[in-house]
This record gives sequence, structure tokens and C-alpha cells, in this order.
Amino acid sequence: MHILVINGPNINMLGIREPDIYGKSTYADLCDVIKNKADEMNITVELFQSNHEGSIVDKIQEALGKADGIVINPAAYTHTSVAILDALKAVQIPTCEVHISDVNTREDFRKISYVGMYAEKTIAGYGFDGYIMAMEYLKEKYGK
Ligand code: CA2
Repeated sequence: MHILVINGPNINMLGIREPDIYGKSTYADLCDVIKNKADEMNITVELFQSNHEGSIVDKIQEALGKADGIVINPAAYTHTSVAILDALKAVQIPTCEVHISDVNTREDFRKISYVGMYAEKTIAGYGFDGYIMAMEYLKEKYGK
């Protein structure tokens, strides 16, 4: 099984600011956690981070026929991007949405998720563990 893990804008800044919300670990730490878990689960992962909406759309389109599942933290684009929603709908790859923080207990604008209108599962507020939970969900449901 092959899973594409996408992280959106500013996730590359993890550990540098706002540790009270997003923790002290860095994006490199997050990548290590995901890669180690993927090895343990006997699945392959590709990690992609971008600050650009169009690059994320391109990556989702390129996943067609390659990825069996997508784990995505669209970051701020969660709350704004119809383009990312449409790309996910176009490729029809099983998708889990992840948020490090609990978006439902923060500002009202973070309660709206366009990606959540396609994702079959949303995991929020579990820190980096949310990515692992999403991989486990996809493996259990679609693993081969
Ligand atoms: O909780 C999450 O994972 C979010 O997707 C993170 C986004 C935020 O816009 C979403 O509402 C919830 C923010 C990405 C990281 O932003 C940073 C900002 C400053 C320092 C480090 C990271």
C-alpha cells in the first residue's frame, strides 16, 4: 500500500513558533515519526509539504493511479480551499484529514473545513499521533 502525506502552509515552521498550540517538535521530527511508522506497518509513504495551494492541487492530481490513500493536513487552506476539495473529488483517492490542534475548540473560522467535505475521516487535536491514526485507518480499510 502506498500513502501520500500532504502538509500545507507553515507546517514547515513547526517547533519554531507557537509551541503551546503545535508543540515543540519540528517538521523534520514529524517526517521521521511518519516514516518510522510506515516501515513498521509495511507501507510506503511519500511526504510532501507546500506553502502553495496550486502545488498541493498538482500533487493531488499526480497521485492518481499511484497512491492508495491520502493523509492531508491542509493547514490554513483547510478553511478556504475549494480548489483542494475539487482536486480530491477529481482523483477519488480515499482521504483522511488531520489537524495537529483541536480546530473545533479554536476560532470559529477554523471550524469550517472544505477538505472535510470530501475526507472520509477527520482527526483533530491528537498532535503528531493524528497522522499515525490516519495511516492506520487507511491501512485497515484499504490496505493490501
Ligand atoms: O492544527 C492544525 O494542524 C492546523 O491545520 C494548523 C494550521 C492552522 O491554520 C489550522 O487552522 C489548523 C497552521 C499550520 C502551522 O502554523 C504554524 C504557525 C506558526 C508556527 C508554527 C506553525
